[in-house]
Amino acid sequence: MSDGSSFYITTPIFYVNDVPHIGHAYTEVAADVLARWHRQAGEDAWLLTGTDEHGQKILRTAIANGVTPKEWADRLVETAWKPLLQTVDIKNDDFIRTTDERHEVNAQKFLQHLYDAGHIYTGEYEGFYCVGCEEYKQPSDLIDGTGEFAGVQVCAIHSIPVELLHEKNYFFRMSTFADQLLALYEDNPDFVQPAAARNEVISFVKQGLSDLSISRSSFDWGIKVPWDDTHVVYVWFDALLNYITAAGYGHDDEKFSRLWPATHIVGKDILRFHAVIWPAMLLAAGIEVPRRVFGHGWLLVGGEKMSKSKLTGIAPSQITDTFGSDAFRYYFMRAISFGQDGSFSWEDLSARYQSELANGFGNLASRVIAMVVRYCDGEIPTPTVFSEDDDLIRATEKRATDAAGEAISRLAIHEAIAAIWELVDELNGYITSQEPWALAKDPANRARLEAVLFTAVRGLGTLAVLLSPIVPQATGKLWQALGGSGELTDVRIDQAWQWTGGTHVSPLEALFPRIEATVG
Ligand code: ME8
Repeated sequence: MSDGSSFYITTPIFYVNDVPHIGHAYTEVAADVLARWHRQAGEDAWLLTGTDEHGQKILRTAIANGVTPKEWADRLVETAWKPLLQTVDIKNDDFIRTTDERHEVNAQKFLQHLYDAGHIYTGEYEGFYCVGCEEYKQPSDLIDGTGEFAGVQVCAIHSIPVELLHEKNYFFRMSTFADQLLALYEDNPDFVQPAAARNEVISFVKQGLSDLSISRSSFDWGIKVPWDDTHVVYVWFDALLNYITAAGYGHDDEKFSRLWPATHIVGKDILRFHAVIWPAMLLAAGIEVPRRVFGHGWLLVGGEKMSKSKLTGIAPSQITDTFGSDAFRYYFMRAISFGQDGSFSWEDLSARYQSELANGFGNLASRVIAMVVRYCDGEIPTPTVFSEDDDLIRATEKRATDAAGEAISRLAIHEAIAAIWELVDELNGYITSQEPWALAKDPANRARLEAVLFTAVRGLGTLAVLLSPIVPQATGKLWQALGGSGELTDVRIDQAWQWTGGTHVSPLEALFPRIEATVG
């Protein structure tokens, strides 16, 4: 089906009941870094993000605010969710809303196809439903409530009481796909990542799967079931389909075969939906399963999963207003091993900003460029003789290029940055030990001074190319100052160390200015 030529990557589509916090921005940035990287490696990369707008959670929020659910969704999308993409500098190729006609119509086609093929039947269900999760819960998913909910069972994720629902619904025969799913995890060990998440999914499926209730008749904010308009489609069944409806399923076959299958980046809270329900739906429809599903960890604040409902939510702009979007992107990608939980603290953010971005990278760039201006009138020297130390820097440039690319292919974004940072650290050490300011004092050392400055400029250019997906603003400025040819984002990242261009440098403003105010 797929010709395998593209890199199609997705974020979850987010609920519009509330505004985004840094957990949502974290997922956006991770997916964007991967998309930018693959785009810069010359691949046909495609980043999809969007919003999940149906279901009880949105309906109740809209009612509480005295507007229709569509009005509410429109307001939140325009004032909060789309602006988030600017706030953290996301270069998405598409933005899908589940209220888009292209989604609703083609989701219905998918459903009708499953119905015609005998994968759907009418049944009854009684269970505990969490509106926060939009999911029926098993007794093992519940914990004892505290505070105002003391004495009742609450959802372990949202800490709110569950509701006992009894419904006559349409069901998807998910249970029949357990063996095929287990074979998929077995044959394709990278399908669910990281490894701990994969093991959890396997043991969940090994316990046996129930069929899935996929419609609701007690409210009408959703996509109508095509053969029975007294029911709307269960919000998760509807939402998961965004990944294919946005890619052309049902209306643009060429696009669909170009893009599909996708790499899904999600938080571990919703891994099962993506690693179990979603591939089962696709298997039933005879569509290829995703390329992989990566469940990243949670951002913790004060030791707890950060969330709006628990009042630990931090708006992304609280960080970017002070530190800028590059620092946001760098910090979360660098400080947290992608796939693990990570604690956010203002102290850690400020410390890394100062030591790694401002002192480590920013100062290196300013100093090297200032020396080329001062000692060579801005002209980048063209030496012919190099020392062993110079060759070592070149070797690190190549090593960083290869190691970072390899780490990205495993979605290990933090390891890629660590590999690139070896070059930052080595270049700083190189400048310190070569002392170009001392060489400049004696004209007899001219050739050596030129070799050192040339080597440093080359190293900086390699850094600009490699760091471009992570800190696009700062590297764009650096690229300009180095006189690199063309757009930085067009320079092949998999050959970063071989970048060309640059006869003259131009002055560079501080890439990461000192932050004066106390934050927090
Ligand atoms: O679940 N740390 O949407 P949602 C890290 N609409 N990431 C976090 C986070 C935290 N503390 N909090 C949220 C939904 N996230 C469904 C998805 S997809 C077909 C439908 C991120 O608005 C993380 O990516 O509740 C998590 O999976 C997602 O936000 C949940 O967003």
